[in-house]
Formats: sequence, structure tokens, C-alpha cells
Amino acid sequence: ENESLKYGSQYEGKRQDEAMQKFRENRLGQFIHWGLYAIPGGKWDGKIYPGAAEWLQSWADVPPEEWSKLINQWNPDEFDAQEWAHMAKEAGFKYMTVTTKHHEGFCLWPSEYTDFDVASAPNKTDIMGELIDAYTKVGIDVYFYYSILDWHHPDWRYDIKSEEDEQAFERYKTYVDNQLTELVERYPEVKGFWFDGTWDKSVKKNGKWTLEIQQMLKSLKPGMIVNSRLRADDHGSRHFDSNDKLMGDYESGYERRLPSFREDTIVTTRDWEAVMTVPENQWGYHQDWSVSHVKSTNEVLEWITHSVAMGGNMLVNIGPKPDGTIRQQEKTLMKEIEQWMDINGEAIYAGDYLGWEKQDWGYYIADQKTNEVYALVFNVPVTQKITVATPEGISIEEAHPLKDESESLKISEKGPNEVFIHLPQPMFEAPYVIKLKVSGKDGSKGTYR
Ligand code: H79
Repeated sequence: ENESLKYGSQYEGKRQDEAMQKFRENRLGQFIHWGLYAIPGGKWDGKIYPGAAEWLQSWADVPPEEWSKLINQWNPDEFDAQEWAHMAKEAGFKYMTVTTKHHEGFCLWPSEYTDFDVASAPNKTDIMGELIDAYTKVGIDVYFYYSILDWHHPDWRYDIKSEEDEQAFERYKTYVDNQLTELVERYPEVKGFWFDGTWDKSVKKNGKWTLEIQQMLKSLKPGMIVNSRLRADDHGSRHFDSNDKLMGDYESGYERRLPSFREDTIVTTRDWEAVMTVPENQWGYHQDWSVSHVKSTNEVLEWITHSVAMGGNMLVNIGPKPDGTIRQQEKTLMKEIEQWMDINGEAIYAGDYLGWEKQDWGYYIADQKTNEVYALVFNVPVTQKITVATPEGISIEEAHPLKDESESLKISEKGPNEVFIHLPQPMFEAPYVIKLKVSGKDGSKGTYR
């Protein structure tokens, strides 16, 4: 029996309006983490901290007064928003989410409500303004990351235990409301918000406020898209309310991890987005990437594919340097994503869960609009053949590699409702994508759904 909640889920099922459909079809996005933390880049007082660079203030126990002096070194003189946007466009990113303010509290736009912002730094460039203009101009949707947790603001509280805490947190709420309104009014092109830093008791005790933020953003701009991480309900239940219903417009709990095909196929019934780092756990710029494994391009492509194959989106993160340039490893990664997406992007954009039995060689992706089916091969069997097992009444008529669609791959019968698709020699250097022509029970093509 469902309990009646005042601040729980607001609607059932997936949003079907145009803005949400666009979000869902974008599938591949770029995440950008930029702030003062890029300046020390994981190093404080001569010591390298292997933890996430944007958390250095916490790892090194730096008092906010000391951390805030970094503002005097904010000098991204090489920053070129158009160059970033161009690179992202070429790589095939359809949307971009950028930190307006991370946990450190530094604001990358000139804010009326604080001096801890770019307007008070040596280089006063309105970073948000330049980015949203440049990205929007090349056709990339822009979303704003905003951390509720704030290590700089004197009124932020982790919990509310006294009258004084309550008053302080009320002031903090007003600060956030003002800044969010300011962001939407200054940058009306913004498509949505990605909230973070909402796990503390203070926020859990303010479920009502998290709903009010969501409603305020939607009234400021109809169609606004807000992630589930913002939300807490009447009892402090997060992402999902006490009746287990999703809050916000899509689930944003998959951070540096992905749902399992065995246990988590429930995700395919809702909208969701995963976010990933290229090193093990570095979002902001860290000067020493040797502190952890750095994912290869093929690994990144597998994370993207895995998400889309389960009906989700993926944000791939970059952490620009303090001077405004992007590190070579990230540029190379984007170039290689571009080379793969140029050929295989049609399998990713508007891709969706297919529901056929998962095979060890890789992933199926269904197209949301065209009824196409793609097989994305990551693990090549020694037999040089992949198994495709179809639901009853569905058969595979043709198989064409996206590399060259005029080529046909041999199909042979393996068993009832099971075929082999014969792969070409030699080994692949990148995930190999095959477009399958499928026929349904009545012999007509594309009727499998
Ligand atoms: O912005 C990036 C990260 O900095 C931020 N989210 C991504 C997108 C992030 N970092 N860590 N987390 C989110 C997860 C939070 C972990 C926590 Fe904790 C565990 C918060 C509370 C328990 C670490 C340990 C911080 C406090 C205790």
C-alpha cells in the first residue's frame, strides 16, 4: 500500500515531452569539472594526494579561508570556449554538463550573491556565459552542475541540530534559490540541472525544499530537466521516494559504476544517466594521472555502449587545466571517440535497450526510432563467430558492418532461434559494430517490437 507523500515523486513513468525526448536521444554527453581545485591539481604543500582532485580541500584539511586564496591565482588566460565546443562537437557529444559551483563554493559566473566568483578573480571571464554560448552555437545542449554542499558558505550546515543551525540553513536556502534563479535568468538556454552534494542530513531534512527547487526551475523554464540526486522526500529518502518511485526527471545514481544486465534491468523502464571519469576517480584536473589506472578509449567506448544498451545516457568527464587548456590525454581520447563515433555513432544516438538474451561478445542496441538493431562486439570469440539468439518468431536476415555497409557478413544456423554471424579477420582494434536486418513473424522487416 502506497503511503501518501507531500514531497515524493511527482509523476509516473517517463516524461514524453520534446525536451525530455531530446535528452533521451542525445545519449552521449560531456561532463566538465572546472574550478579553483584545478590550480593545485591534487598537490598541496608539496604532497600529491591520490584522491579526487576536486576534493583536495577535504583530503588535505585546508580551512576555507586558506582555500579561498586560490581565487587570486584564477588566471585561465588560454581559455577558449569555442575551441572546447568544437572539440566536443567533433567527438560526437550531443550535450554537456558543466560545474557552475562545486563543493568548494567557487562560482564560475559573476554572481550577485557572493564575491567568491570569477568577477572577483584576476581573470574575470564569465566562464558559464562563454561556454553556453559556444556550445549552444555548435548545437550541443548545455546543462548546469550545481553542488548544494558548500565548503565555503558560512551558512551551509551538514545537519540541523539547533535554532542557530536552522536560521543559518534558511539563509543558505535563500542563497541557493537566488543563485539558481540567477543562472536561469542569465543563461536561458540552459536545458537542465545536475545537482550534487545532497547526501547530508541537512538536505535530507529538507525534502520539501528539494521539491520546491525542482518546481521553481520548471516554472522559470518549462521543459527543464532535473536529476534525481537533488531530491529527498518527506522522510529523507533520496532519489527514490519512500514508495520507491523515482523523483526528479531521471535517475542519476550511477556514478563510476553501471547497472548489471543480470540484476538491474529495472533501469530500462526509466530514464537514467551514468557519469564516468577517465582515471579511476578524478573529476577535476589532477597533475599526476599515474596515481591510478587511466581508461583506454576502448574501455570508455564500452562504458558508453553498456549505458545505451540499457537505455541510459553517459557523461564522459574532462577536467581542464587551470590555464584553460585541456590535457593531451583527454584531447587524444576525444579524437579517438570521434573516429569511432564517425562510423558507429548511429548505433549510439537514440539507442535503447533491446531485451534479447545478453551475449558474452558484447551488447545489442535498438534504435528508439527506426527499429534498427545493432550488435556491438567487444570480445571476439576464438571461433570468429558471434551467437545471436532471437526471441521466437524473429529472425536475422542480413548483417552489415557499419564500417562498410555494402559488405555482408555470413549468417549460419546454430540452432532453433540461434544463428552465428561470421566475423572478418583479423582482430579488431576498436569495438566492431554490425547492423542487423531483422524480420518478424509475418516476414515483414522491423516488426520485432
Ligand atoms: O563531482 C564529482 C565528485 O566530486 C562528486 N560527484 C562527482 C560527479 C562526488 N564525490 N564523492 N561523491 C560524490 C560521493 C560522496 C561520498 C560520500 Fe562521503 C560518502 C559522501 C558521504 C559519504 C566522503 C566520505 C565524503 C564524506 C564522507
